Amino acid sequence: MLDKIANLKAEIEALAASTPQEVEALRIKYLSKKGEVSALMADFRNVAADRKKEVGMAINALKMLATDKINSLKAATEQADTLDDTLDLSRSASPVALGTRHPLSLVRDEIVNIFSRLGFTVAEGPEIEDDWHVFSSLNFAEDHPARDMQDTFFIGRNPDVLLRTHTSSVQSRVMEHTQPPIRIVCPGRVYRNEAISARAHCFFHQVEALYVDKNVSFADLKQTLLYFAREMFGPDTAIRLRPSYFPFTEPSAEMDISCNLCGGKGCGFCKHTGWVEILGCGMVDPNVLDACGIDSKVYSGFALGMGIERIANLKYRVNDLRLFSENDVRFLKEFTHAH
Ligand code: 2NM
Repeated sequence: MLDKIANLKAEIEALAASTPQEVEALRIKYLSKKGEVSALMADFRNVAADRKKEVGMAINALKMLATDKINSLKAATEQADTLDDTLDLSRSASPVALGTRHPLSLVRDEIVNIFSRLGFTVAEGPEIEDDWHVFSSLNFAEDHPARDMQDTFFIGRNPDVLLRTHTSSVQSRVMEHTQPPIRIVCPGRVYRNEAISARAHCFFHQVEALYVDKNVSFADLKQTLLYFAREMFGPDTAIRLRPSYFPFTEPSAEMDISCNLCGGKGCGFCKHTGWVEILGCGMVDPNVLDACGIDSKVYSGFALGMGIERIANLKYRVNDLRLFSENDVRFLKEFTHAH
């Protein structure tokens, strides 16, 4: 019996394995219920009483040896399984592929930055609005065509829940809870029910600005516009104002800048006029001030609004509006160095 134990001890000490599967086979061979060590336990019954202590200790030692050996083989082969010696841990990390800023974000931030240098602060509001803030408070008549289903997206059957068609609703909200001086710039997405094409989309982006205080005049508006145009399009840019109509301003105007493609000489882009239209503006109608809780006998204000897509088209010569919302990475990548 002791010889048998000694032979098994030598055998187990010499065990080797290179995969976890081989180790498992060895475990079964030596340590399972029908394994070699269990067989010794079974033989133990036949050992003479005066030798039981000695033989019992030898069997226990053998069992511990086998358990240790197989556990260490198991650990070694499992580690070898996950170690890839083709991996070069001293290599430098590969550079992270950075995304690019969206052209509309770039242009929005540029516009907002120009106005913030004049003391305007950013105000934002909800895209899902009510009739009062989008239309009624802004002097849109009950039967104004902009309210029509064809222009405005209504949500569900409630005619008082709609998507804003301009960010003027934010200005209406600010005027309701703030007394002048008010000097805000409102960037954001607006929605209009239009068929999607290269020139129109069912949503686009606006920046509007509002200044309300005592003695705000059309001259203040004009100087602000000239500053904006020169900061945005270069110091040689000229502006001109044409009379126009908006429900919320009186008088109203549209602003053109000298065509920055041909320098005002006339080209295809400006339809040979030398001028391109970029924004609408005017003196806030006293009805709007009063509707929003600001005394129009004490205060006056100017407002202006522009489409970010239009400015971006001018700056980056994007000829299809749809590119701005498709997120084609090839298009977006073109703005990597535009920051
Ligand atoms: C424009 C053109 C003219 C405008 C008016 C207002 C408000 F809320 F003060 F009445 N906000 N923005 C305005 C005026 C917007 O966009 C073409």
